[in-house]
This record gives sequence, C-alpha cells and structure tokens, in this order.
Amino acid sequence: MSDEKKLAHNEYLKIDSNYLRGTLAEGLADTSTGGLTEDEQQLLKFHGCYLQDDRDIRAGRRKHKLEKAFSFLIRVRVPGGVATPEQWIKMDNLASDFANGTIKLTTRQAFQLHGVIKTQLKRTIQEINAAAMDTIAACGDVNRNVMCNPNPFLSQAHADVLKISQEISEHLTPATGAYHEIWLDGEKVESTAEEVEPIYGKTYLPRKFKIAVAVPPSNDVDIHANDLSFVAIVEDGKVVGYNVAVGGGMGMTHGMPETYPRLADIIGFVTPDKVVDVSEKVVMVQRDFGDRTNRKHARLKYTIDSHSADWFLEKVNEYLGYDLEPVREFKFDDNGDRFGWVEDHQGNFHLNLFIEGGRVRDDGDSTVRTGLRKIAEIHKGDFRLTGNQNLIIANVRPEDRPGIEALLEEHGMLNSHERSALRLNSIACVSLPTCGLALAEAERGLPGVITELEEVIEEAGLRHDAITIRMTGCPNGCGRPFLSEIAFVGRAPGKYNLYLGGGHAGDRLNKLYREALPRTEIKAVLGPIILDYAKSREDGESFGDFVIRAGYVAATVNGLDFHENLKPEVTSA
Ligand code: SRM
Ligand code: SF4
Repeated sequence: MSDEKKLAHNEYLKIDSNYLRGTLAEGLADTSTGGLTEDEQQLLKFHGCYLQDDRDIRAGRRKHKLEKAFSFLIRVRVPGGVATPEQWIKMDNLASDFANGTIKLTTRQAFQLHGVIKTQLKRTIQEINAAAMDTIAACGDVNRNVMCNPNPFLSQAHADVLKISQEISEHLTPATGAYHEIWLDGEKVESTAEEVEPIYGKTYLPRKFKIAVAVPPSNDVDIHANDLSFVAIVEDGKVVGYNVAVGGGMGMTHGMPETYPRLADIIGFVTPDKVVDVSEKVVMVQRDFGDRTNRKHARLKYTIDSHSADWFLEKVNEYLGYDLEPVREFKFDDNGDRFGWVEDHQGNFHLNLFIEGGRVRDDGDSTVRTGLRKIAEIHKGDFRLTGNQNLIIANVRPEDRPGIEALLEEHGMLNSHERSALRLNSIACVSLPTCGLALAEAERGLPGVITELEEVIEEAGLRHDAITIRMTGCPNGCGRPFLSEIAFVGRAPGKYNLYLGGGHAGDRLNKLYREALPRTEIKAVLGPIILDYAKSREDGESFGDFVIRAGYVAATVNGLDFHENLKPEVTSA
C-alpha cells in the first residue's frame, strides 16, 4: 500500500464501522425514506444486499419529484451451488411474499431476490437464515460465494471437490457478530475488545474476492474470472490435489485502459489437506498488498500485475511457510453445461435444465417457476445451481424420475434438445431494470438477439454446434463476457461493443471487433462471420479459434493487449 496516496473512502468507512455495523441498524429503522445513506449502502453490501431503484420508472418519478422507487437486491450464498428442496421452496415463497415474483440464479451459483422493500428486508433475511442459508459476504470486500463444479454426484472426486468448496467458504466467512446482531436480533456485543476478524482484520479486503474450484475437463466455473481457483487433479478417480490459479478477473471501465480483464496465472500445486490454508494465505497477501487507494485498481489481478506472478508466488510461499509444488498437467474442454439426464454410478439420475438468463419466473405461457416448485415438493434429492445460470435437478432415484418428468412435461421444461446449442451456451447478466450500473439491456436483450442469430445458425447448419455467447449491460463483466467466443458489452442504450475470439474452454480472452455497434446491426455484422465459419472451419475447430485463424481478430495470450485490434471494417475472409 502506498504511504503517500490517500486511502479510498471505503477504507475509512470500514475502519470506523465497528466490524461492519456502522449506522446500518439506525438507517434501516428510518421509515422516512425507502433508501439508505451512501455509507450505509456500502456497508450493506457486506451483509449481502444492494439498494437499487426501478430504472424503468426512474425518469417518470423524477419528473413528478418523487423519491426513486427504491428496493433491495438480496444475494443468498449457496456454496458450491447445492440447495435442498426445502430451501428451493423457501426461495420460491420469498419471491412471492417479499420480492418481485422471480428467483434469479446467478453466474456464481447463488440465488438473488429483487425488489424487496426496506420494511421487509429484515424479515426476508431472517427467513433465509431460518432455511439454513445466509447472505453475509455474498457481496462486499470479502470472499464471495465459492463456486464449484456442480456435478459432485459423478464420482468420489466430485464429492471431495464440493466438500472442499464448502470448507473454504466456511473458513473465509467474516467472524463479525454484526450480521447476527442487525438481522437476527442476536445479542449486542457491547465491547469490541474481544471481537476480531482473524483473517481479514478491521479493514477487510481492498476489494471483492472470488474463489472457484474446477474439475477438468469442465471449466464451467470459469477459473479465469476468479481471484483464486483450484483445479482438481484427478488420478484413478481420486483427487490427488489442486493446481492453484490466481489473478483472474473481468471488470473494466470503457475508456480506462488501465482497467482490464485478465486471465489467471497458474502458479503451483497443492495437496487437498492444504487447500484451506492456501486460500487463507492468498487472501492475506491480497489483504496486505492490494491497492487500498484506488478501488478501480484494487482487485488481486492488479496486485499481481503491479509486482509479478513470481513475486506473488514468493509471497504466498512465505505466508504459508512452505512452497507450493510445481503445476500439474490438465486440460479443459469447455466452460458450458451438459444438458439432459445423466445416470451416476449409484443409479441416481440428474437433469441439467436450461434456465434462460437464470431467471425463474412464470411469464405469459411459461410456468417454469410453478413447475420447479411442484418438483421441489416431491423431490428427495437436491438442486444444483450452475455457474452458467442453469439448474440441475440432482440425485433423483429411478422410481421418482417418472413423477418429475411428468411435471417437467406439464410445465414445458423438457425442451433442452429443441433449443440451439448457441442458446444453450448463452449467459446474460441481470442489467436493466434493477442494476444501477447498466448502460444497455442484457437479460432482457440477449434472447431476442439469439432468436435473430438462430436464423443464420439454421442456414449454416450449426444448430448443434456449441458457440459461447454472452451479453452484459456494461463492462463490469458479470456474465463473464470477455471469456466467450461472442460477447456483447453494453456501451449505451441499444449499443454494444462486440468482442470475438474467446477460447471455447474460457481460457483465452476475446478481442474488441466492433465498437458501439447498434443492436439493430448485430445480425448483419455477425451473420456473415457465422456463415464463413460453417463453410471454412477446420475439423473440430471452435468458433473462437476460427475467427482468429481467419483474421477477424488477432490472437492474444493474456489481457495486456486487450484494447488493441479494433478493426474499422468488417471483412469476410
Ligand atoms: Fe457482478 C456489480 C450482478 C457476477 C463483476 N454485479 C454488480 C451489481 C451488484 C451492480 C452494483 O454494484 O450496483 C449487479 C447487481 C445487478 C442486479 O440487479 O442483480 C451485479 N454480478 C451480478 C450477477 C447477479 C450477474 C448475473 O446475472 O448472474 C452475478 C452475481 C454473482 C454472485 O452470485 O455472487 C455477478 N460480477 C459477477 C461476475 C462473474 C463472476 O464472478 O464469476 C463478475 C466478473 C468477475 C470479476 O469479479 O472480475 C462481476 N459485478 C462485477 C463488477 C466489476 C468488478 C471489478 O473488478 O471491476 C461490479 C462493479 C463493482 O464491483 O464495482 C459488479
Ligand atoms: Fe450490472 Fe454491468 Fe453487472 Fe450487468 S455487467 S449486472 S449491467 S454491473
């Protein structure tokens, strides 16, 4: 940390907050406004909530001099993405009783509720906790929901990986009593003398921190978007250890080249017994060396680039008191989900369902939410949220499968095979109307874009060819756009930067191809490239590899040259 530079405001806020209390309790009790002060909003994030307003009606309310239509987003942690049927039913109830009637499955395997008003916030959080879930550290300058390959049923290896994700999550959960005190009416800690945050300290981390655990050949957790990842090395069906990857991240700001997405560096290997220790020490190095003066430069990826990956490894080894072992070989094939039913070694069945944009709702003719609720009422296994915003109905006994299938049929959900592989490999962040940072549509925008592109896909005979396609409403990267083969990143209402050439396994960043492309021109610009791919691709060549070989965009190995290569003209190779 620089001695000369002034610390970011949030650093003082954290120090003065008495371990994340601040004036939150008072702010929540103030019924003269539906909102909170700026400082309270910042602290509230550590408790898993954001203050938002409905942007669809913001201008109208301003015109009538009304306060914004404030409500809260609640993010519910689901480590490794595993939830019980009872927890699903609880989320479904809360969606109706206190939120906007939908459940959002996030890109980090968590639940989100939108539209909870201030007076219902505490009650909703209490109900979430009563169902053995929580919201602490779902957001804020701490470790967030730990992601994990959501197929732990496939082998003992997968079970080990889920267990380790849950252990990391538990170990890195803030120790403060503030959460219990504010939301669960826990006993007030009168003196802070005994209260400590053994890992984080009083100022927590310089910025958010994200961890994922992957099981090759699937990179469905997108390790290159995480500050810290563990890649399972499996030998004879057993996890012998994990490669350690650090410094991945997506967020950037348009027009600020000093902000950029970055692929993670794979710096070593560790045996399973040391994974929690390594997580703790990586967090501590970032705690001590992360930039606390500039929040746009505070993620671990910048700490590493300000020094070097070798320096970072040395520091981690020093904090550990032993050295990470040399990296082991592994290979990722893709970062998508595998749809349809699979049977595991014990004869249980698991169904990966496509949930467009991760939004579980009844809408018009669609009764997906009702159908999933009815399934939860009879399901004896569990639900697994995937990092691609989809859902696995997991651990279904053979005798229970017909009942579940009948409900899926009744509610129109047995249709993965009818969808194009392009749609099945899509991600859209939430964006408008709830996200305060959105510059353009994403969740509401991508389905229509895909429908248009599907006309080209059909013509090209690519219906079953997986091409990853992602849209975000701004460059913060919540749908991990910079790791997909095709990405639209919101610039302004109706305008997107188009990126091409990400690795099919999420292992190469894509490159800017068209800046501020009007939404209405997407098909005209992308269509010819898709047709060219169908015509000229080599055997087994992915779309991302093709656009580089054909010269649409240049190859890149890391994020440092990310902003280069804007082609003024679209050329058909
Ligand atoms: Fe995100 C901020 C939604 C995954 C990078 N993200 C936000 C906020 C809270 C907007 C805000 O700060 O006011 C969004 C709330 C929108 C809403 O109405 O729900 C938001 N992020 C989401 C979710 C819900 C998108 C989704 O459609 O699933 C994801 C919730 C994940 C979870 O369960 O924890 C979500 N966000 C991500 C990811 C992907 C990932 O983690 O795998 C990223 C990119 C990876 C990374 O962190 O580098 C991501 N979100 C950001 C950033 C940029 C951070 C940065 O380093 O610059 C912001 C803005 C910020 O922090 O200042 C942000
Ligand atoms: Fe909001 Fe931008 Fe994240 Fe989309 S990418 S949810 S628009 S912050």
